[in-house]
Amino acid sequence: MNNKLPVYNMIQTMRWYGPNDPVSLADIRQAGCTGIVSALHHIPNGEVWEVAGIKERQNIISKAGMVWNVVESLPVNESIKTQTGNFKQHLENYKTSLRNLAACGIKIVTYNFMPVLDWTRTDLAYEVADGSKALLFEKAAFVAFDLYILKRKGAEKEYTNEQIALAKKRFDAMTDTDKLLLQRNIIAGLPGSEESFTIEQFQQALDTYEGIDAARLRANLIAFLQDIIPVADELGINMVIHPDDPPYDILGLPRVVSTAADVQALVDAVPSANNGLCFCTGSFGVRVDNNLPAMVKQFANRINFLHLRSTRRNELGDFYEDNHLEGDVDMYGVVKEIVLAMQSRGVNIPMRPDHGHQMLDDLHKKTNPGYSAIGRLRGLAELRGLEMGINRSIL
Ligand code: DNO
Repeated sequence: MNNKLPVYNMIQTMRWYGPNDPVSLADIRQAGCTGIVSALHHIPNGEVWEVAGIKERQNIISKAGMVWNVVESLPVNESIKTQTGNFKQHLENYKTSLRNLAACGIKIVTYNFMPVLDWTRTDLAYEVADGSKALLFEKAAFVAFDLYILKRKGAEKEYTNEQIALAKKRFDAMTDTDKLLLQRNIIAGLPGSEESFTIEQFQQALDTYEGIDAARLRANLIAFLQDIIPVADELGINMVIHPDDPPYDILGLPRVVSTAADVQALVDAVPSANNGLCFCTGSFGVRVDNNLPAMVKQFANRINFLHLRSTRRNELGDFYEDNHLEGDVDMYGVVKEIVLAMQSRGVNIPMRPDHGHQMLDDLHKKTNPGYSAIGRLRGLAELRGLEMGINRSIL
């Protein structure tokens, strides 16, 4: 038997929302993590993260025996995505926050460029066969929200007759409470989204994207990178972009980080190694045309943070979050490519088990959707085992 231990491994981390997170740092440490992924969520989107605030968070984490090694997210203000209003000031603030993070030794910064909404689901407590609860994106409910709650102008043109019929049927069967809950799930902000809207505010936010198509959004993203990446180069910071979740346009808004071609366009425009990727298997994995192991291979030199989870989709466009080693994601193929990339680059890449089912004791607790302790612990344990198995068999 080959007992040689690999030199490079995924750094095990979990996301921690800060002192108000119902999951404690001690819990995360006991799960086997050495690192923490966190953000200063209390600072309004667009304002500078000062050194004192960063240090304070860092100290809490180091007192618990771990390191704050990844920021998720340093949010990109909407004005930067649309290039309107005071976006230049926001860019300056962003750079100042990066300088402050670098001064504290934090060198991996996650962000996304999804217009208006961050990740989106329709049901946060979808019961799967074993009684645990998962996050679900149900197309008919989503279309029902768009057509009959938001009542977005021209929305029906974006759906097939069959999708509209299913949405109508779905909507007619909803109680008022169901409708409110659906609305809340979609626009009131999932954990980490940094934004929360009422219907009126939401429509206003959508209106700010009038005239912004995918080409324009991509150009704005590239302009952001051209401005920010030289600063990241100077500071030694890896910027990692999180893909769109779900990985396609929604509610008439363009999304430009959904496929390998999308990522390649960003890399071609700004080749610096610090223009990196947060490889989120759950986001990319929703598309049948994304070959995940091939994408890890293609972007092996720029993947500097990993979100590992799996989804299971159906032909209607619904998907739910499956157990980490089940569902449509070829987790073995992905982790194998990651292991190979780490050995050839000579780096340890931080990984967090992304989301997890609400299960066991957590079913009786108030938890952040997707971020309960036990479901993520299960995911982490399975992924750790998978990595070890791969290491032992191929190194
Ligand atoms: C959801 C998360 C996202 C992610 C941001 C990164 O669970 O993966 O909210 O943090 O898109 O900017």
